Amino acid sequence: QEHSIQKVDKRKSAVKDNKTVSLPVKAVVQVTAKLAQSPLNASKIQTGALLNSTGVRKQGGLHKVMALDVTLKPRDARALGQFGWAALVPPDDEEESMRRWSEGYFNVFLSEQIPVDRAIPDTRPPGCSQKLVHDNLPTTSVIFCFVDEVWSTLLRSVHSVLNRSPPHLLKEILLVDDCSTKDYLKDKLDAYMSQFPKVRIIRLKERHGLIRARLAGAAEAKDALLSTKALIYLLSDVLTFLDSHVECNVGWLEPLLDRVYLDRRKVVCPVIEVINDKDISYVMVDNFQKGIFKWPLVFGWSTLSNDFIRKNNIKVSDPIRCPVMAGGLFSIDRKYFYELGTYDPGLDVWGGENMEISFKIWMCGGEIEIIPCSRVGHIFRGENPYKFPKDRQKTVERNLARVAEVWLDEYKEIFYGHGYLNLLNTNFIDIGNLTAQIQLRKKLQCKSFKWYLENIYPELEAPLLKAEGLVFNVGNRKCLVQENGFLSFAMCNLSKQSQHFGYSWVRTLRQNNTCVSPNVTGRGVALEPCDNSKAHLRWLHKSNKFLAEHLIAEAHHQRLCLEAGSKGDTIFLKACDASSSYQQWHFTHYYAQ
Ligand code: UD2
Ligand code: MN
Repeated sequence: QEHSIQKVDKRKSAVKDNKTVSLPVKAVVQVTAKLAQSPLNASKIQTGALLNSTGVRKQGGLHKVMALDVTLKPRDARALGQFGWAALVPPDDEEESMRRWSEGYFNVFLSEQIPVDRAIPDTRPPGCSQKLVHDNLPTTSVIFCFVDEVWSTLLRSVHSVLNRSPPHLLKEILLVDDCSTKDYLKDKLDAYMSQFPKVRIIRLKERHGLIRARLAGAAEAKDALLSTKALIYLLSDVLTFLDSHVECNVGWLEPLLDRVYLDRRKVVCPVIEVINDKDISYVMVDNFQKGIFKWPLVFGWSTLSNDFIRKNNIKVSDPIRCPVMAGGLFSIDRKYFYELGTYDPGLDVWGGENMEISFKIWMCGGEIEIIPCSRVGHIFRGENPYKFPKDRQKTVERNLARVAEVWLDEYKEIFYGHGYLNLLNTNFIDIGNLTAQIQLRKKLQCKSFKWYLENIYPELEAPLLKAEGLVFNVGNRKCLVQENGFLSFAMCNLSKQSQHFGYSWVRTLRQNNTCVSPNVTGRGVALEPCDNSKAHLRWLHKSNKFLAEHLIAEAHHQRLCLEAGSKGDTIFLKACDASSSYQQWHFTHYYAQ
């Protein structure tokens, strides 16, 4: 079994109206009390009280995390892919396996032959199986949204939850069908799932995209009980979202719920392990990794430094605080999810929602953690195996722009500056109405993005300007100065605020809120109020030149550069000339190139 556990350095990064139901409190208490007596809780070993991070005393006993796994002694031990081992396609079937690749952008052919309830190696780090969790943990609904998911992986996802979750904690499994087109996902799926009372299928009549599909799932996350008098809905305490091509590992659920129980503002993620797309093997990933992002809001993983681990005495099984989550797999207190205003429902189809919810959680008082004792395998795919209603790239860009506008404050310029300047140009893209999101942020009294960077993600390089200070001209050996609304030159003097300029990520050359622009003749310069949506205010500051960017874009124009007059202190635009020192400029400080 051991040799099937390979180490991988990094996972592929994942880039690429809700109803309130009144809750019959008594019924909930009765049900939990009944479940608490179930034999599953026999491992109770200690009773005590713990203080959670908000100082609330949590009563109740503790027990060793349950190692429930009905697949451990599989009846078909010799089946393909059993124990998470790599499976091989026989040479005769290679063609078929290749042909079927695009059904899911992984080896669909192999996956089909692997038992839907296969065993996988217990990849939890040492200590996890001995950890104590609370007896009276909250219950959860597990929500899988899918569109045209492959049959075998959808089933394996569901079976892994059924087989490896303590039944008293698993209220239900919701399958939210986001308007799939495949026939097998209709009657055949209904028939198959009807054998599991806990599995419910919700069909969306039109394509919602994963973000709104999750919201539909969350709104439905309740368990209907038929009492003598009425249909009673029991709401689960926690929502657990999973992708529809995963395998939950042994003991995955309790460590997640335990953290939420400790503090309902903790939003927790399992370690996402790799189900190899080619041989469907289950691959363990390295420890000590946290979710981060790089500009322009690209998700990735980063390993904690040895120094950090040593200084903070972090053990392999300790929760890891993450600036952002990957997006697909997490548990969140149901009420807290709604208090936070869920996801921005204006986000479309796929992408960016993980950034949105991560910023929202941290900036509005919550926390995001990866729980190393909870492990779930996921098939990382090279391509999305479903159609985007609109252009894929445009969809993701638009989502990210919404997130940047609502959450990034002045730092949004850094986002736009990394390849998304065109999103600023009015008429390029309609990112929709943001009023409700901005109001929500106010209502929740969320902290600033600056606070988030300083406290949650200090490693991120996020200088607000690319360059700033004095703007020195190599030709006249003087510095640019702004006086009474006009630009000219003066002897360089650091102490003069009138000589301080900034070059921003959105390529404006500015002093406070005033920006340098070409004047009406297109040959001189003027000053006007900065406005990031105005393309003519952008200057390409490259190899010490300032190129008027909007003119480059216009096909027949020659390239124009900022030039200092050789006589007098004038400044104008002239054809770019590599040999002219009067077209060469330096800032005192450069923060980024
Ligand atoms: C990652 C996340 C994914 C989501 C995405 C960004 C993990 C493991 N996965 O990409 O959950 O956060 O980043 O948005 O962290 N789906 C629908 N309707 C759609 C599109 C997708 O229901 O219109 C389902 C899909 O069937 C799948 C889930 O949403 O179960 C996530 O989609 P994905 O697997 O294509 O995303 P992934 O893993 O590339
Ligand atoms: Mn996925």
